[in-house]
Amino acid sequence: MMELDSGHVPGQMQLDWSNGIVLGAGVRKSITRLGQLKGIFRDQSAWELMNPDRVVYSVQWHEPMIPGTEGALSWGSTTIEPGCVGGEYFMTRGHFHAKRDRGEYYTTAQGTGMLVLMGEDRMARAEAMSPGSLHYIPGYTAHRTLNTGDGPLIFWACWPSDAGHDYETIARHGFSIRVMKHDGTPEIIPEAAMGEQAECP
Ligand code: S6P
Ligand code: ZN
Repeated sequence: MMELDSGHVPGQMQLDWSNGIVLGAGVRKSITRLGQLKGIFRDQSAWELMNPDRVVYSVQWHEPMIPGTEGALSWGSTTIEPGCVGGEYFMTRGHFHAKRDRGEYYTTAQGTGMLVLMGEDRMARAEAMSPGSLHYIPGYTAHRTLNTGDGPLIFWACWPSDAGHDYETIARHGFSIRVMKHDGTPEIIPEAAMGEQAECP
């Protein structure tokens, strides 16, 4: 069978929708562990005390065209494990698309969470995620997801294959809001208003 430079082998793909599993040839996978998320959580000392090998989230995706191909689309799922660091829910690194005008769709398959969206002007908002929720992420908008439930949060995404990922801007400046676990429920707090946070219960 012909193999494209992207590593994709043409053929029928199949999804296990509710579990976020992509089945078929050439599926890509990545795992992000706590130790790789230095500087992401606000409470660095709480982060340092936790097991760096603990899995925070994993992604699997189907990229039928060579990455960077204009007009092509990619499809994948993200699974965020339940957990928290210093009162802050387990979450993704978060990024702007390198090509800033590229948008994206998310839809939730399992669990509950929040999608944090932030424009280049640092104006931010959050959308609640639950099974069936659909989220349009416009261009020029950084996005990060958090698991606010007790089980995994699983969502599907579709994005332009030439979008690219700018993690550097978020690593330097972060998001302007955080979602904290307060009395067992999510609370959105502007970064500027953050005080001392309690440990996770
Ligand atoms: C890609 C899309 C998702 C994320 C994934 C992990 O554009 O937004 O597949 O890559 O949710 O998040 P992050 O911020 O580590 O890439
Ligand atoms: Zn994205």
